[in-house]
Amino acid sequence: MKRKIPLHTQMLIGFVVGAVAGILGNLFFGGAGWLEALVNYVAQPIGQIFLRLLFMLVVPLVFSALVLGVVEIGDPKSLGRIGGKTLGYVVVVTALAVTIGLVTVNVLQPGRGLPPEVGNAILASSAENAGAIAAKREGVSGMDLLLNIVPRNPLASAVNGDLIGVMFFALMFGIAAAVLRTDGTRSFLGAVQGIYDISLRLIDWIILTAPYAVAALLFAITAKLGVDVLVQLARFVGTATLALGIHFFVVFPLLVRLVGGMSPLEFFKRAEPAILTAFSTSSSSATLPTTLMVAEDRLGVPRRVGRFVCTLGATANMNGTALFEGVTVLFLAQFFGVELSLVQQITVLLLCILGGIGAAGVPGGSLPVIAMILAMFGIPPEGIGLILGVDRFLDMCRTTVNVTGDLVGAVVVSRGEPDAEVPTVEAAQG
Ligand code: DAS
Repeated sequence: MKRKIPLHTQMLIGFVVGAVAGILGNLFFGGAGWLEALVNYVAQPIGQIFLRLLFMLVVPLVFSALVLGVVEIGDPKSLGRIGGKTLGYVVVVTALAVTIGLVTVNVLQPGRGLPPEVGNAILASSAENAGAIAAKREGVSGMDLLLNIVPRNPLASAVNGDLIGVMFFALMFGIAAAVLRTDGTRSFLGAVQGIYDISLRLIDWIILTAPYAVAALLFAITAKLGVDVLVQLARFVGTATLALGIHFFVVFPLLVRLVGGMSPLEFFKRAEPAILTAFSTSSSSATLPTTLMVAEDRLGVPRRVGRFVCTLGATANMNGTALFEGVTVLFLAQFFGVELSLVQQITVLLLCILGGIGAAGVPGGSLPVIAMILAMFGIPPEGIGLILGVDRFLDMCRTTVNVTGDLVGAVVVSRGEPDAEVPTVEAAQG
């Protein structure tokens, strides 16, 4: 039986083939008419089709994932302490993760360096956004930001790609559905679950075409820009890894020690099986059985807490993914020379927090949200091709942060629970 090449490896192959072909084309035939035609009439359209397939899924995926994510957290009143503490942990720690990502990209500026005229040339040629760029480039005032969160018409938000309005509407729907328990809401939630499952299956199919899209998008970008673009890509990988590392090695130990009452070293030692599984599988869902075993058997988290926090966390508490979305959006804004004001960056922060809740715990689950956020700010989503090529390593890192964040959450939420047997420092001191 022919062994299938893993998808991430296929994407890496697509990346290398596209980049090498584009760099050679740029080196030896830069400016040739036929190369221009090849880029504009073959490579770009292939890339655009892939991006449109991702766009197509954003509204159903984000709406259903958010409604289900909120319903799973449940009505804090009925879930009492656990639901409320979990909700607080997810929002605060995800906001912290995204902030670390945004600050790191602003400080390191990994996307800078492209001559502005080249970045603008891509902006102009990016058919998807040529018109949108001017429209989005206007500054958004703080008041607009606040008002734009609440959609006047949710369908119009979906049509206009106003993701934050769609997300707000989904949150409100989810909260009401969590509080109401009627036959109508139960069948509604059944339908929403169906939309979510179908969206995941469509992502599975779409992501199968990613290797070809990566090759086409990389060829198009490197044929235009040459080898320099890979230098910036290396800087992107370094920045994303550094930001994830800060969250993993600074924020998590502080939370475990100061809030969970546990020695960080002891925590990482006991959490090792889940951390290694997450890194090797790049899937929170695939790691969930190990995460539950670690929470209950090695960290002493009560079963009712571990099951709730880790199961919910596998889909709704994705610190690594939310951080990565912020880093990616800002990197591509820098790369294409799109200036984002502080207010716009705060909008990105909000979108990534909700995106972390609304992303699916499967390979490529965060791509539709990233594509939509890029389009909202007039940043050419073709840049996703750049990111996809190095997604293998970055997905391993962000999934590890996602899963570890779920275990930190289980320890933190267990604090003060009568049946918790977490080996805290106080307990060790007797
Ligand atoms: N691979 C996803 C997960 O399982 C993370 C992501 O795609 O961002 O957590």
